[in-house]
Amino acid sequence: MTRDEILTKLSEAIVDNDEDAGLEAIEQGIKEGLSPVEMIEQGLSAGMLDVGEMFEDGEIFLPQVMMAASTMANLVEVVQKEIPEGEKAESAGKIVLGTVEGDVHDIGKNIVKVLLQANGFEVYDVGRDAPLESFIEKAKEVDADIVASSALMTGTMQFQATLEEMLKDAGIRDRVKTMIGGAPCTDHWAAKIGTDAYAENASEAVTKARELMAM
Ligand code: HCB
Repeated sequence: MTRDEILTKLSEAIVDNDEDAGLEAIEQGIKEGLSPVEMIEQGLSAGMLDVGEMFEDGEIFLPQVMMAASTMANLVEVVQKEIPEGEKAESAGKIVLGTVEGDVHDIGKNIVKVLLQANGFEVYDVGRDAPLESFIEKAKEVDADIVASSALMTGTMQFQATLEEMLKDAGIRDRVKTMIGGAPCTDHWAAKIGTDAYAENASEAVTKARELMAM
């Protein structure tokens, strides 16, 4: 099986909600030397995007999206075990990460967490539908370097802007860098609300986090 065929099989496993096929494709991927990151980003995540489009087009309904999301979470957990652990000796930085309040989407946030951890960052996950105060409290508690938020809905993106203001009000905005992500976010949105970085995907989140640490 070629690399592309394996990635297609991973993507189809999410669309078809077929965990067994996904597990088989992961095994083949490992055998063929595919990296865990490409299996997650170019295989499984691509399938989740297709699911999103099918939902938007009315081809499938919410229960099917929920089943695909659950298959996605299970398969990411399997692939995650193949990611080599980051250098434990010295932390690359402390990051508070969460999905903003009002928003339960956490698949992407969890992938970002996995890759950050694999690259040596200490991640403090405040969860999904996380009250904005919990980002602030955790950032203070652990003396965070970066506060990273995820928002998947146009209605909850606004909370990323509120978080910026709350960090200022709490007097810690000058001590932390901020990063945002999630499907509706853009560079333009990041600039508009004054965050330090926007990452389109989990690999970029690692690159941006490294850049923020070097600033
Ligand atoms: Co949901 N949902 N959903 N949903 N959902 C979306 C997001 C819509 C776009 C679908 C649509 O209508 N077209 C839509 C939002 C519309 C909008 O506001 N513009 C929507 C809606 C409306 C809803 C409900 C309101 C539906 C309802 O109940 N009627 C409800 C929300 C309830 C709530 O939050 N209060 C809902 C529920 C669900 C679930 C539960 C069925 C399920 C989520 C399960 C879970 O996450 N545990 C779900 C899903 C799966 C989706 C879609 C299909 C996929 C999202 C996903 O997982 N993508 C999504 C459609 C879409 O996005 N196109 C749809 C795959 C991941 C890997 O991508 O973008 O999340 P990602 O993350 C990337 C990237 O953005 C970046 O890295 C990640 C990895 O590469 N990144 C960061 C993410 N966070 C970052 C943070 C950083 O700091 C840096 C980078």
